[in-house]
Amino acid sequence: MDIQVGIIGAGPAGLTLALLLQQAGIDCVVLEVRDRAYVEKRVRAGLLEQNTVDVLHQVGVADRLDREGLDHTGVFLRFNDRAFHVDMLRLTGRKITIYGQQEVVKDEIAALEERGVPIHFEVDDVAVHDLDSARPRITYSGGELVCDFIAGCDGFHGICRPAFPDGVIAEHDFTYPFSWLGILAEAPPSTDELIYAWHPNGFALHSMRSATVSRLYLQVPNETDVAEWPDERIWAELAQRIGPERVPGPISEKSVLPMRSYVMAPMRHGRLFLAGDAAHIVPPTGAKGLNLAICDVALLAPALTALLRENDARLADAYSDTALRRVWRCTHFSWWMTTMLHRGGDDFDAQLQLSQLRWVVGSHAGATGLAENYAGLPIGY
Ligand code: RFL
Ligand code: PHB
Repeated sequence: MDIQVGIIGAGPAGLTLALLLQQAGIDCVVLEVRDRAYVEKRVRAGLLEQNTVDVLHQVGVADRLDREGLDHTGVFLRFNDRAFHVDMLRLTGRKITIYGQQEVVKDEIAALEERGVPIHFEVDDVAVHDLDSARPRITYSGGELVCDFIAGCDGFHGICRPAFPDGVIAEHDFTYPFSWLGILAEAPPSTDELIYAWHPNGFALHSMRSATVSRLYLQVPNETDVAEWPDERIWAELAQRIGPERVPGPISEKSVLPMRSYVMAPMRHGRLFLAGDAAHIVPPTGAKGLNLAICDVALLAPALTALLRENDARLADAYSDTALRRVWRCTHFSWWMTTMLHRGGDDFDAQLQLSQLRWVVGSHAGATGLAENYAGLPIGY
């Protein structure tokens, strides 16, 4: 089968790219290794920047988001048993929205189905070929796609990044010496804004999904087994780290997330373009992973459209450098938030963290710097 753009991966990057291309009149097909139910249930990020919400509006998949998303205009930083509010809206004119990644994915799959864009789930043995030729190919268990361009949106463990020939990419990789234990609980949030807490026992984060569901995270050592964390231990530790206000409820999901920063460059080889986690990952402390994926494809879609429609290669040639400028900004911000809030070092390190936190909440410049990055710099920054 001949197609203009073959998209590998039905995560937020691949699905949003498919919607943007369909809107521009470009033919595309999405190939996904997992089944639909798995993709729609995978619990991951929850915080959408204004940029992301704008893109979802642009592609016409924001009705439920507008109804059910929770608008947040600020964030709390907590340390030394006090919570300090950073008012993002006042400082930057921007807000954020809480809406689960799997809800975005569900809405996008439904819209693509309605608009007749094919998504093939449960495809095996996906491989890319002839990336330097005019007609690169994707082979998979169900057949072959002959494409003008291939978009590698297959996440960190996909096949597209490894398909780059040896020696053409530079990789930057950093693994943090701690992980997050994440839980989803049938418990009303005890706060109206997210709380990022520094505590001598380790970092904790209070987020949410709705008026009745809380999403909470605790810093834990790498290689932690969830079996070491029965529900009572989790609630007791959250009370210590974020304060005792929470009302415990049944925990429906528990998982351990390793923390890593990874960036590869360039994000393109020949006719293969990477977007999202396929090219870079950040620790979740800055809530940037999903938002970066959407920003990548907001750049990639017009670049591919200009190439296919007008044979104009300027945006495509600039894609990697343009995307990487923002990727590095978010990589720094995520690393900065992570190192400011997680315990691990000695007392010298703790004093530096507390000094930094006091400056962020006490200075207009400090608070604005955090707010500007957290709420999201403009696409193309
Ligand atoms: P995704 O969402 O990983 O989607 C990639 C898709 O490609 C499929 N795939 C393949 N399909 C075909 N053939 C192959 N060979 C394939 N190999 C893989 C996968 O099944 C999948 O459907 O990448 P995308 O679209 O770039 O989106 C990025 C975001 O998902 C990601 O940045 C965030 O979710 C990161 N992240 C978090 N970010 C936050 O900001 N806050 C969080 O709380 C948060 N929690 C998380 C996370 C990432 C996690 N992963 C990847 C381990 C929790 C987890 C568990
Ligand atoms: C979430 O709601 O899952 C979430 C929010 C903010 C983060 C990370 C995760 O920094």
